[in-house]
Amino acid sequence: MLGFSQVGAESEWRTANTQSIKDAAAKEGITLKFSDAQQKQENQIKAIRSFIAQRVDVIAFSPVVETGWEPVLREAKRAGIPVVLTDRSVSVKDESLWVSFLGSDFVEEGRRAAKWLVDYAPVKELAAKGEVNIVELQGTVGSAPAIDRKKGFEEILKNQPKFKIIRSQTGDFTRAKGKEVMEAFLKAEGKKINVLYAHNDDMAIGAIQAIEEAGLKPGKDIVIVSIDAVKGAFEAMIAGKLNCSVECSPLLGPQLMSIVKDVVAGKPVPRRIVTEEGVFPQETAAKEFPNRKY
Ligand code: GYE
Repeated sequence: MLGFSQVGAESEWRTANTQSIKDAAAKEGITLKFSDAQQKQENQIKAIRSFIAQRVDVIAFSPVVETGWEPVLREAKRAGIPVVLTDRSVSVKDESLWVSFLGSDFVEEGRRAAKWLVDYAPVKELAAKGEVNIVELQGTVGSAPAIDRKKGFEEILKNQPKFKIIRSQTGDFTRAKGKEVMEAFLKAEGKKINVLYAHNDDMAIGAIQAIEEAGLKPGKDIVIVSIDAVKGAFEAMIAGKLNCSVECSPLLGPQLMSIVKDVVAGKPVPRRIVTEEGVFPQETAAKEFPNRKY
């Protein structure tokens, strides 16, 4: 029996991730206790405690934020239940509190977004003439992908004096919040904004709506780069409204089940499994779209 505590259902990515986990468990004949935390750490802690009480064989979870997990993970350890981190990691001093972490390298995703941006011809032209003003929609405050995607992006831009992040705020990884915060950015900065960097596609898609409602052309007046490469992003790229999406695969179910089986069998498991991913600029979208699985 596997207990899985999911972050929530905040994005297209998350929906695909949940499906992948449920499908893979069913395929492997693993009994899955699935719990949706609605983006709240307290709900995840409750779910983990209930998995411990039910004496599941393995606990897996995608931690909404990085910190604050020691007490509950110590309880799991004391009960002898191994913990697998899926998608997002935790920041704990005692590394024996979890056995394996499966997911993307979010810092690298941030770097890839920035590298694409500085090489994008229309942006290069802007930089040759003057400054490139960027607004940033961050993911959930305190979450690993928000922290790391910001870090990777800034690491590349550090050596690019023409590129300035003029506003940066959380949009909590949702379309509704992405739209709302972009409206505020537009009100404050208006036509000054050259680029939007969104930590996920859903926030970019919400922001696209805000940009159109402000009478501007997303993808042209404002260059947009985001992360995930979900189907909705491909549709926006094909429509010319999004310029690039950096891939982050949610299809972690099969690998998670194989780790779970090995842990139960007492076999050694890798401490870290990094998902392999690409970058999809707008020009590639129409050709790639039919191959996309999420
Ligand atoms: O990018 C975002 C989701 O943790 C990688 O969470 C995941 C992120 C993903 O809500 O869309």
